[in-house]
Amino acid sequence: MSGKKHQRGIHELYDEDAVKADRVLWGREVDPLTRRGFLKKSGLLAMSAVLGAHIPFAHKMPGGLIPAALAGTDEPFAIPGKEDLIVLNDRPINAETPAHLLDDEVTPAHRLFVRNNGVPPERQKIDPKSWTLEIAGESCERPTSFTLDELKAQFKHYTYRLQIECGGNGRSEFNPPAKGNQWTVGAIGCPAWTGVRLKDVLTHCGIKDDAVYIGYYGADTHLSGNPDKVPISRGVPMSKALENETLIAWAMNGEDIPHLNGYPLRLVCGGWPASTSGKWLRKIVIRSEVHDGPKMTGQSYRVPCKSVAPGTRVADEDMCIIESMPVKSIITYPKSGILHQRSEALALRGHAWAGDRRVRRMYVSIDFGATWSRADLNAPKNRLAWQRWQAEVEFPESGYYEVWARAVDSAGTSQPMVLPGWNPRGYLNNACHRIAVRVV
Ligand SMILES: Nc1nc2c(c(=O)[nH]1)N[C@H]1C(S)=C(S)[C@@H](COP(=O)(O)O)O[C@H]1N2
Ligand SMILES: [Mo]
Repeated sequence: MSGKKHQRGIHELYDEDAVKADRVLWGREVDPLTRRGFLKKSGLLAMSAVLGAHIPFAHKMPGGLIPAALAGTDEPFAIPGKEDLIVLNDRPINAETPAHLLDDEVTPAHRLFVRNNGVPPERQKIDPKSWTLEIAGESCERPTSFTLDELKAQFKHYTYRLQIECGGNGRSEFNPPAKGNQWTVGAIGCPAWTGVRLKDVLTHCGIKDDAVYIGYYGADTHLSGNPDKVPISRGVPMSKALENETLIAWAMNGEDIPHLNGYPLRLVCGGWPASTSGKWLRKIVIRSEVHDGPKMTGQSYRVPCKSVAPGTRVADEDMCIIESMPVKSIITYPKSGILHQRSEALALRGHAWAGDRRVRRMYVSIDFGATWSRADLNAPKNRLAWQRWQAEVEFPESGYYEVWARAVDSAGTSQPMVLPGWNPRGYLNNACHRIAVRVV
């Protein structure tokens, strides 16, 4: 695979090599002094010049805000079957979907992001006829192995639209930057999954009274090539494992799950960090303690139990496992950077989701969050599916605008306008999504 890796965040790029960062972001060389002025909010004229428009709500623009017009400048790079995705890393493969390509109500296979921690099993070597899923663990009464056909024959089938979002989605915006894939907004999707309920299978195998957690193992291998090392093995508490919507799935949108998304079998725990949705699923263990597989312990998929100042080192014992993902939304239409005629209202739409909760309200702003208007919000197709929203906005004069979208969940919790609490690994950035609109 050829192509470039985009492994670093915008702040890190600017800190290391501002001239290069400008080239990456602006597509041409600009005067470093002007650039600096722009970031410090004193160079509005220069910013307007580069954005190609006057900024009517400039006085509302937060200092240091990097205009949405400058985001998403990476070129698509082709992974077979995932042609439109932006590749962040090619070993392991990690690729996200540009926001405007997430417009479908049900995310199609070629537009679902890919997050691999290791090397997927080779597609040609996967034989669905001989694939087995083993249920075991110290809190399992009757450890059992099922072929795919047995799973399909012995348990009732269910189909749910379930949103899965990487815990690190949005990481690229944190400052100081966090290491890891520099996801922007596209490590999210909501396909329709078909499979059996994890609870039916676990109940069939007997859950001992002392069970507290489940853990998964997949058929992918460690990047080091060491066959004794497991790339990732995470899990969820029994309460999440036993929810109706938690599935062992073999189909996505009525077809085989794409190879990179876990063919032929995966776990789907909607609304939780997608790292809990084990791909190429071979084994599930019922545990009498919190599962302790790779990427379950230490700082992985954990945030400080109490919020900390940016840049703070936090001891492992003060880090808590991420459970439900926070309320969030995305603008999928129009695409950031469009030109729009002032005489016409602009129709907007997107999706909103809130982990285990439901989204209760949706708002949009055209003045950097100073004022908000209500958007229409649809009910979810089923629990843990994202919700479609739509709105219309009018612009008072020509110039550069940003449209910001903000969701509020059923508990009244809102997305933060710019950035939520910093954390060492850069998880849970549910800041408002922004797009650039040039009104002429
Ligand atoms: N076996 C296995 N399961 C896995 C992973 C992996 O690397 N191996 N990555 C996890 C992570 S971190 C995420 S975000 C999701 C990504 O799912 P997707 O690639 O289908 O979008 O899969 C999860 N399940
Ligand atoms: Mo992830």
